[in-house]
Amino acid sequence: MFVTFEGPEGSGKTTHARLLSEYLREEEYPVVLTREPGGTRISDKLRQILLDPDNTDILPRTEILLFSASRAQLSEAFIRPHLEQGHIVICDRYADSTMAYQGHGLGLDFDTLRTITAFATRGLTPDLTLYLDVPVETGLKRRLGPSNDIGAGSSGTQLPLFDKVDRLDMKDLEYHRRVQQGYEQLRQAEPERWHRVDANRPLEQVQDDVRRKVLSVLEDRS
Ligand code: Z5A
Repeated sequence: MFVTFEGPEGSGKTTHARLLSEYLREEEYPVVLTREPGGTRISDKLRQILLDPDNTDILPRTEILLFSASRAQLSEAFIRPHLEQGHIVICDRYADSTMAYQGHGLGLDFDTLRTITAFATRGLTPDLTLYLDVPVETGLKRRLGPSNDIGAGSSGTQLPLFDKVDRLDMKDLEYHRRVQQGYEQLRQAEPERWHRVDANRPLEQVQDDVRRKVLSVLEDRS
């Protein structure tokens, strides 16, 4: 089974992907955990380019091709082989991030994005996508730390340039809101694959929902 986590920054994807994989491993399921962009030696190099705060001159077309190159390497060299060996593959972000960020966020053409994504993944899509839903401001605050004012400007971001802020975090709040609305549309278009989790709650409650959903899908499939 191929499970992905999606959602805005700071929604808890990395935390819950790790907790879920640890839980499933304890329950003796064969499970591997990976992430996007990254997850292989080549993909990690592309991740460095994509998130480097100095690379403010990356053009949207370059950005989509770099994300897709990272995904092509990850899906072919890691995800597909593990699925074929019977593993549960958990991935922190996947192709839906491209539709949300480069499609809804940056306004790139959706048909083109779908074509590039289908080429990069050879059509490999998740069986289950867990959507961790939090208000954009809450997620950014979590990511930046509680003491930071994330500002309210629609352009000319007020996000402070801390070490943990990457190039993509620095885009303005309106962009992040478009991304979130995009996620909502993606979820509504494929309700059988997507499962929304209210991530604006204590960590344990969120993880309980995540586990319950995954176990019920595993049960249905067995
Ligand atoms: N991107 C793209 O544009 N196109 C694509 O195709 C792909 C990606 C694949 C990846 O950056 C960037 O690439 C991302 C989308 C873009 N950026 N933007 N903009 P990344 O991998 O570095 O970051 P991220 O994926 O956005 O993850 P994140 O910001 O690290 O957030 P997260 O993984 O969702 O959350 P977390 O790290 O698990 O938790 C953040 C903090 O909140 C942490 O201190 C937790 O302990 C805390 N937390 C988590 N849950 C809770 C709850 N429930 N309550 C309180 N605190 C919590």
